[in-house]
Amino acid sequence: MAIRNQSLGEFIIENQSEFQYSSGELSRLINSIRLAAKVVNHEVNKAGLVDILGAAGDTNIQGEDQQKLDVYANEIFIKTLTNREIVCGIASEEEDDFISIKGRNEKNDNKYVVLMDPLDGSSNIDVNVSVGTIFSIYRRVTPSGTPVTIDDFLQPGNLQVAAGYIVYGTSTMIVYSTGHGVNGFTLNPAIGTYYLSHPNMKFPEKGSIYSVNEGNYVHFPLGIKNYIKYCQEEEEDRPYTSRYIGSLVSDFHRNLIKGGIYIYPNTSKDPNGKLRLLYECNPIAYIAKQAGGRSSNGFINILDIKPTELHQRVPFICGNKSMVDKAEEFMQNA
Ligand code: P6P
Repeated sequence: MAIRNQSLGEFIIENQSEFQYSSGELSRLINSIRLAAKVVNHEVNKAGLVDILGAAGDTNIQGEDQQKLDVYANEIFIKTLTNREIVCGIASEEEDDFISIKGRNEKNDNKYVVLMDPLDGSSNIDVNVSVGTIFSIYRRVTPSGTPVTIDDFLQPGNLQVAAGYIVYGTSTMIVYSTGHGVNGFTLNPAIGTYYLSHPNMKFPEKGSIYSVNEGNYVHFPLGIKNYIKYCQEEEEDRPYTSRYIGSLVSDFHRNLIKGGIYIYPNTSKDPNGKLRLLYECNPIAYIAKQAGGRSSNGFINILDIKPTELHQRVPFICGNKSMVDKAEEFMQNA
């Protein structure tokens, strides 16, 4: 894939006109996420050195004082978004309640709210497996200038104005959409600039990877058990390949590029599934739809679900449209 040497900054300026209603605030919002991602990336990459640096008597004794990286990432994104006076509210997996943000004029007159999982899959850091940040952006629904309320956050996923993720992997990438397709930008750490490396990302027509934690098989609903068996049958286009990293952003990113389906179903242990609707499933579902794929809870489109709680969980099936359709068929006929 030819890499145009267009930087993320140039891309945002070039596509500014596509941001509906935006007078540049959405661009500034994406820019602030870009900056925060660079700071978090630097810390994530150092994670493996914490013990060594601590043993070498580094200035700050990181062993004891080292913040958990997901707490650190949460603070960096909140601080960056707050300082730029772009959003009027933030919800995060790391915060029990949403945060209301006033501008310097002591008013909540910014128009966007951000919901995020600042460092998804952070338990994988200890084993050097890639992790990610997931973000979801809405226009507020309550009057400008008033404090945000829970209603600004409990919006269905199909009302998102933008969403995306950062994957801190063998290279660091930002993949996002503002409703006009999906574009991926790879960070050149030597100069701290992201370059458009994956323009107009789309799921391949057919997918052959299924990603699910089969260790939970006995707890899965019958429909999912039947779908997994279907994936394993010896047919003209199967068996599929099973790939499961245990990091949603990495599993989704690979499936988006190579074609596949990610499944985290409800189980007898987790009757609503494990993944969070507002800041994991909805943003990933938004990207999937923009890339020609789709998402479901097994019965309805994830993006159509009206949220009732900030941290609610949903069963999540996401990937190639044909694969999600087939998984839904098994769920609905079980
Ligand atoms: P399990 C990480 O904790 C996460 O939220 C997702 O990133 C990942 O896909 C899933 O949970 C892994 O969960 O139960 O398979 O270890």
